[in-house]
Amino acid sequence: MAETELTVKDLISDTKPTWCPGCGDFGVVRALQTALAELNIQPHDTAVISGIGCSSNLPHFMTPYGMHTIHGRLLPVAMGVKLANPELTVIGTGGDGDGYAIGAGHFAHACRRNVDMTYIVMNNQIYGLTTGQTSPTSGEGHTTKSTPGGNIEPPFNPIGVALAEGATFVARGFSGDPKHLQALVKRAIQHKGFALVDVFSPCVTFNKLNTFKWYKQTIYNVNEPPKDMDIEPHDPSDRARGFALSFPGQDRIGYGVFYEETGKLTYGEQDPTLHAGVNPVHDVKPRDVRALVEAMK
Ligand SMILES: Cc1ncc(C[n+]2csc(CCOP(=O)(O)OP(=O)(O)O)c2C)c(N)n1
Ligand code: SF4
Repeated sequence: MAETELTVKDLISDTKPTWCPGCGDFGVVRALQTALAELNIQPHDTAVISGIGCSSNLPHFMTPYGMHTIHGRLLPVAMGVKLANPELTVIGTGGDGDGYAIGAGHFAHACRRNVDMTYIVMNNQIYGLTTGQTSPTSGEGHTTKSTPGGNIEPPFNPIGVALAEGATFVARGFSGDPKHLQALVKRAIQHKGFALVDVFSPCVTFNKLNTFKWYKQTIYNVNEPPKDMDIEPHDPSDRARGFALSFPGQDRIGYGVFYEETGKLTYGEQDPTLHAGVNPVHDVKPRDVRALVEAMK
């Protein structure tokens, strides 16, 4: 039977978002719903896996399958879901604290493994859920509850790390630029391989420095730079330039597609078990170790 055409409405759950009015994460969930609707990927063909944080509440507000896991651990769970259910579209969602602090190790290894999934990080440069502590992406000098004298650590560069570790789609969006963000998320989902979409998604309650207004004044589209910057548009096939652009320069921060590589084999395509067409969920019965070993031969 043919699937019916999806609308954004079909992807909105009955659970009303608990986010503060004006939180940037509203724009991110809408971008994801719009992208899935435009791609006509049904809720029963999608799994959204999150960690812990305000941003990690996102799967509750959508109709696809969802798992709200533990802090910093969404990527191993999401990779497992994808490898056991290769037909599912798998989306990881979380915050900068979740993904780039406690989950940083998983982040680096997910990038190099190239599991076919999309990872959306709502980067508000602060810990929102725990009421405003410094996060790995907080700027130097940022005064927060945990750094009352100003942050002395240079910020983590997620775009640079993803590029260094081999991610095959590396991009950044802004929840204040919804059209661009929707297109970015759609492209990330269509990408075969591990796709990172770091999204500047302001915390309007606890981050009074990195506000919507601040981002609008600070960020620029690397693929369509403004004329006054006098730089060439970035070609996403140029990884070395993407790496150079991942570092903020002259108080301007880039967003857009930093890198896209097509044709690289995914983890699932190379794994000997999955490659042989064995589905660990459907084809191997629990505790049937002998069958598992035979299946892997
Ligand atoms: C193992 C563990 N350590 C610490 C915490 C407390 N904690 C919950 S959310 C969070 C960080 C939230 O920041 P972020 O991931 O950036 O998400 P946001 O709330 O800003 O969306 C922390 C430290 C926890 N829940 N579990
Ligand atoms: S505390 Fe910040 S991140 Fe959390 S819901 Fe409110 S505005 Fe959003």
